[in-house]
Amino acid sequence: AQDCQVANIPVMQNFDKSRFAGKWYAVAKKDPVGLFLLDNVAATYVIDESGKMTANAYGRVIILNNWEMCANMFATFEDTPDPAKFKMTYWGAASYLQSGNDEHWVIDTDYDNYAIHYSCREVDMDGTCLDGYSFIFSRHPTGLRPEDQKIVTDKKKEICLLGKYRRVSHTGKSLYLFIWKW
Ligand code: DAO
Repeated sequence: AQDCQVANIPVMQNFDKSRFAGKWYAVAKKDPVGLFLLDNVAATYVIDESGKMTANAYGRVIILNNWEMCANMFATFEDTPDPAKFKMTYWGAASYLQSGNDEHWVIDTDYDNYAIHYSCREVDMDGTCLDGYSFIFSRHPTGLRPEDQKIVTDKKKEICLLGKYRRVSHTGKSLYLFIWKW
C-alpha cells in the first residue's frame, strides 16, 4: 500500500543517466495545472563529458488564447544526492514559451523501452502532491510494448496517479507538424 507522500515515492534504484540518454517519446501524460505540452512530445537527453545532463524537448503547445504551435524547449539538470532525482531548469527557444524550475524524478526505467518520469510542483500540507505532472516515455514512437504495460500500470499506482493520465498522440495533425517531426 502506498501513502501517497511525495517524500516516500520510490524512485529508480542506481539510476544510470548515461543509459537514459537519447530520445524518448511521451506516450502518456498527467498534466499539471496550466498544462503546457500537449502532444507530439519527445525529449532527447544528453550527458556531456563532465557528466552533466541536459535535454532538448519538443511538443505541440497552446499558448495565450488557444494559439497552437510547436515548442522547442531546453533543460539543464542539477544532480542531487539521489541519482534518480534532479533539479531541472527549463526554458523555451522563444520568449513566450514557459520557463521555470521543476523537480525531475525517474521513477522506473529499463533504459531500452520505457521510462516513468515524475515531477511534483507543489506539495500539499498533508505531504501529498497538490500539483504536478508525469510523463510515460517510450523509446518507440508507436507506444509501450505490451510486456511493459503492466509494469507501468503498477508504477502509476505506486505514485498515486493511476487513472490520471491521458494519451499523448504522435500523429501529426498538420503539414507543419509533419515537417517538424521529420
Ligand atoms: O507540460 O505542462 C507541462 C509542463 C512541462 C514543463 C516543460 C518541460 C520542458 C523540458 C522537458 C524535459 C522532459 C520532462
